[in-house]
Amino acid sequence: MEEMWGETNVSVDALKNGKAKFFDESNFGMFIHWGLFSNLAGVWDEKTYYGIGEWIMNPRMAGIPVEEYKKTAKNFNPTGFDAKKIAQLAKDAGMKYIIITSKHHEGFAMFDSKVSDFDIVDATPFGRDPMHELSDACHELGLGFGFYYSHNQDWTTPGGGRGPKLDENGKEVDFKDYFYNKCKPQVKEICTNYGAIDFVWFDTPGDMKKEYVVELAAMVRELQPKAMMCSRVGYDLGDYASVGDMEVPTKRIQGLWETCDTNNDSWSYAWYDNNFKSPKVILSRLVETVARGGSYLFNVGPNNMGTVPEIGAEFLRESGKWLQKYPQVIYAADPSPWDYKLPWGDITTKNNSMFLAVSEWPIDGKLYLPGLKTEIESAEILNPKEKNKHIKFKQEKDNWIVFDVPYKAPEKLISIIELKFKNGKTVVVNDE
Ligand code: H79
Repeated sequence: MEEMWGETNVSVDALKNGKAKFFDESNFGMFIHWGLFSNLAGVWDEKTYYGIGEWIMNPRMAGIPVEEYKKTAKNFNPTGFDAKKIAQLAKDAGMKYIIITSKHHEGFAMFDSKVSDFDIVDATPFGRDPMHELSDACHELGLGFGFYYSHNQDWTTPGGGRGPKLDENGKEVDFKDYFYNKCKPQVKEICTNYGAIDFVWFDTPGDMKKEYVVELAAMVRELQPKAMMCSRVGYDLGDYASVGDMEVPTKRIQGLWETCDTNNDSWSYAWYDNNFKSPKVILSRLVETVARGGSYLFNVGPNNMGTVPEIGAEFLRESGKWLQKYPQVIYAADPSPWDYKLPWGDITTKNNSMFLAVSEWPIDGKLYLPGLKTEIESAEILNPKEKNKHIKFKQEKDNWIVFDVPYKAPEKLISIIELKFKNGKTVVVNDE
């Protein structure tokens, strides 16, 4: 899962025409994986399959036959789904937008599709269009909104990537049939029926032919000129690069990019998966991503009832409280002048400021900053409740700076020291 999904050449264009501004400045969004697999919750035929829950029907997991899998839609009735509550959670967590699975590899549309009956309105007792409810809730709260759509893989549709090779009549079908009868028309639906959307997030292009990807991307551009597409559409047609699943890169990446991560181990809800990332881990990974120049798309998996597991939700609200205290460290923040993270934490910058985000507070009252040539004007520990606390520092040989800091960490999660410079440009000696 460590693959890079291609560099994109168009990110500069997207920035220039203003479309990328929202994405570039937000730096933190909510990803949601929700589908029929959420109802199975990692279990098939009374057996638990550990791994990523949305893959349960795949032969490498439970290997559920297509017809059997499709039948499970009858038991999917997520009456606890409350779009406003989920949007509010994203808002409380300090996230700026939501991207949700409108159709994952399982081929099931979580929106009202006229193109296929294998959708949440036609095939389940639920009968509502949760995507409408969620896009409305996002607009109400001023959050951005976008769709994930698995354009290549479709495991239940004849002709779809890794899908059946024969249709209902036993006739051989190929990708072209799936593309023109389902993929493209459904992408048209999600790009037409939900107002202006901010993202169209395609995944796993695999061996999809270029002509199809080009045609699909062109349609999205036409219908949703302001939507940002990630590089997983394929063939460098995205507006920004998406790095590997759950990967926080260790080295600086230039250009617009994002990493998608999940709040436990699976993307979709699985009953056994309680390995929730703590607020400190969430914030550290967020800071690291921003410090390397990227945006952090952080996933939650609503369950069979459509609700987000409470432990994960609570951890997100905790992180959100920290972000409310220190918004300047993340939103519209620029990367660290160092290419890599430092032993005690990481760094973001903005205008004439540098924010040292210290997650491992030193035990000896000394914090070190390696290889900074620029003269520091001031250093203070940020404390939004009281006056910020000025701290002393000394420039040592080889451009090492030593800060005299209190023995006790000022913050439970991540403490912030703000350095100010006369001129925003800092000169750093990266470790050669
Ligand atoms: O939507 C999420 C994943 O389902 C999707 N991308 C993210 C955003 C994804 N598609 N493909 N992959 C991830 C690669 C997955 C490979 C594996 Fe497996 C799935 C490794 C473990 C589970 C297949 C099944 C290989 C081993 C078991």
